[in-house]
Amino acid sequence: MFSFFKKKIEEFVNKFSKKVEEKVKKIEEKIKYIEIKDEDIKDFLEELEINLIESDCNYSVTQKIINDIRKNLIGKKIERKNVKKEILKLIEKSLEEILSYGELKDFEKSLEEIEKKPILILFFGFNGSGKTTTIAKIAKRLSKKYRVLMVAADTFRSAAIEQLEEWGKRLNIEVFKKSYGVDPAAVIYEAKQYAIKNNFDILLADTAGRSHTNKNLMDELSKIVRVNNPDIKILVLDSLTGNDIVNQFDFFNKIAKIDYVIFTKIDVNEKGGNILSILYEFKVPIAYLGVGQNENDLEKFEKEKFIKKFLEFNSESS
Ligand SMILES: Nc1nc2c(ncn2[C@@H]2O[C@H](COP(=O)(O)OP(=O)(O)O)[C@@H](O)[C@H]2O)c(=O)[nH]1
Ligand SMILES: [Mg+2]
Repeated sequence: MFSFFKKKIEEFVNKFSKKVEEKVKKIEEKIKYIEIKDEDIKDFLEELEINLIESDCNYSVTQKIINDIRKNLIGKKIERKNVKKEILKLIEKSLEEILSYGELKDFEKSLEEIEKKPILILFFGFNGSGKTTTIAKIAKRLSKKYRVLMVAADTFRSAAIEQLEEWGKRLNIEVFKKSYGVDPAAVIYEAKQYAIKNNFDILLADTAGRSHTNKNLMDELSKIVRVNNPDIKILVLDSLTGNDIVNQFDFFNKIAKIDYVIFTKIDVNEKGGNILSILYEFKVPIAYLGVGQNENDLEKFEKEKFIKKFLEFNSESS
């Protein structure tokens, strides 16, 4: 009895509750997801921009990171609870792209690939950037595998030769030297002859600190390169240098085409943005990072490690 009516009622109730469910689902989705609009991230991006600049990132690399995030975030539907994670992922991706230039060429592997001996490696950079200390660290590391000769071609600054000799004694690595005032191009030239005669595999040539504003010293560098045609040219940069670092690189690169860069004093640097600037502007591989004043304080550059450190600094300062 009345079964027809009962069925109709049932059908109606089912239909109605399904509709309600669908409506609830739609509302839930609206609450759960957010479609990112320009105005949602404007403040955040402005803050991030200031953060990057304060971390020593130059204008171009800052804009690249900001644009990467904007491009990938606007119009995207993201679960609300994942917004922070998504943004961090985008920053990471952007950093990874920039930092991958630092890993373009492995320094120690490229040594293995050079067949001629001895290999001449020339180091140059500003005064106090860490050239001499870094050469000693590298000499120690490479001497496990090669016969290494350090060349005291900083004949300009007083005590520069003695500083290298002291490292030589401490690490038991031979140093080739002449007296102060001798043309560094000639010192390196003679060191090469000496290395050939005495079967050295690698020459690490230390040079005087120079600034790109000093024409005489830059001409001298140009002559060193012309006369000796180094197999590898390495610019040593103090990572504590501010935004001028891009200029420094640019000037040196025009005189002696840079194959690798080394950033020193990473142990006392909390920022790291200028490393991003150099890599983004010049796409140059990093041979090593200097992480202290002792002979073992030398590390290979690893982008993952850097990203982790960089994001830590950025979130701390925000
Ligand atoms: N904390 C720290 N100090 C460094 C590092 N590399 C070099 N130094 C210091 O920086 C100063 C200048 O180094 P030096 O090798 O003489 O620089 P150069 O003038 O370029 O040859 C010295 O006191 C070094 O001990 C590094 O990676 N970390
Ligand atoms: Mg020196």
